[in-house]
Amino acid sequence: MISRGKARAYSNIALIKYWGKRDEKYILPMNSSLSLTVDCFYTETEVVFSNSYAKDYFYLNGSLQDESATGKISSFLDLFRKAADIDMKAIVKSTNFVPTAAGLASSASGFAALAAACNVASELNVGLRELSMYARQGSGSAARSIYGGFVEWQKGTNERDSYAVPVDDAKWDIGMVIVVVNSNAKKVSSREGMKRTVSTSPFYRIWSDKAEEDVKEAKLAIKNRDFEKLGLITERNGLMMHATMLGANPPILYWEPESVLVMKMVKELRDEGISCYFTMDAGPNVKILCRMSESNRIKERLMEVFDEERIIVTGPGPGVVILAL
Ligand code: 2P0
Repeated sequence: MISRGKARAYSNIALIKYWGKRDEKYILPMNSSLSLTVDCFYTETEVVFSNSYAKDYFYLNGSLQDESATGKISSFLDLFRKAADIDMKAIVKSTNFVPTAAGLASSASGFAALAAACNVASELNVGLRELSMYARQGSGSAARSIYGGFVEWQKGTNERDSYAVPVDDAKWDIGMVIVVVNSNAKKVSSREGMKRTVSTSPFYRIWSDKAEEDVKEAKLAIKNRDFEKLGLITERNGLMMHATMLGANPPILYWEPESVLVMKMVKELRDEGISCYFTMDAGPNVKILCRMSESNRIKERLMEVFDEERIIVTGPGPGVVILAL
């Protein structure tokens, strides 16, 4: 017996951040978060279940992965195997489509695409809300990549009601400019970084309450098409997340000098009348929320400092797409 599924999912950038779990096993977040799904980066994944395979195999960008990477995929496949009551092993083939030299990896698009492909291959065929809960258990931010445009991941009260919901398609001149800052800095993984912040940063409790409020305010700004307000909340929330990390022990600093340079350039552009706002995640790259119609002006300015290949302009992306085999 053999059963297949294939899907594509796009990456997302959080405007109001997820940074900390209240439950590690089910990946339940401390606070709700809000993101923009982007169309510049996506993952395509094919899952084939067959009773002729002796174990699971995982290929990423054409290369067979080691036991550690495959183990993470196997644990995720187990969720679907258990729910669909199937006993077959699988071959998973996943490809990341990333702009040249981007150095952007994403577990969000990866686990969202894997969840959607498993949903078809296992014939479980759950709806999008439940699919978001499956994706969440691979990687928290993947819960949001199930939908396109602006998406809220509601923190919920337990493992059955923490899922993402679509907020708005973002088709009102919304764009993003991503500056890929080169870095040789030693990385702390998001998983380790958020764990350390929750357990050691005295700022943490203030953060999660404020982020919950920020989600509400951001949703209101989106509803009112108030771009400036959305941008200001985004910028403040991102900085506050990084402030909680600075309070961790040992402290976590993802920024590079060039990250700060971009932040200052964003402020200058704003002073010149271009409405744009920065945010950063668990790395040195800076993402600039802007009007799509002004993205080229922003790019031109950044090109005075950065090579063109390090500047990626993206629009809102769609939700998961089931692909023909
Ligand atoms: C976010 N980040 O909201 C935040 C902002 C990074 C900074 O979600 O442990 O890969 O797999 O649930 O989703 C990155 O963390 O972490 C992330 P896990 P994930 O986008």
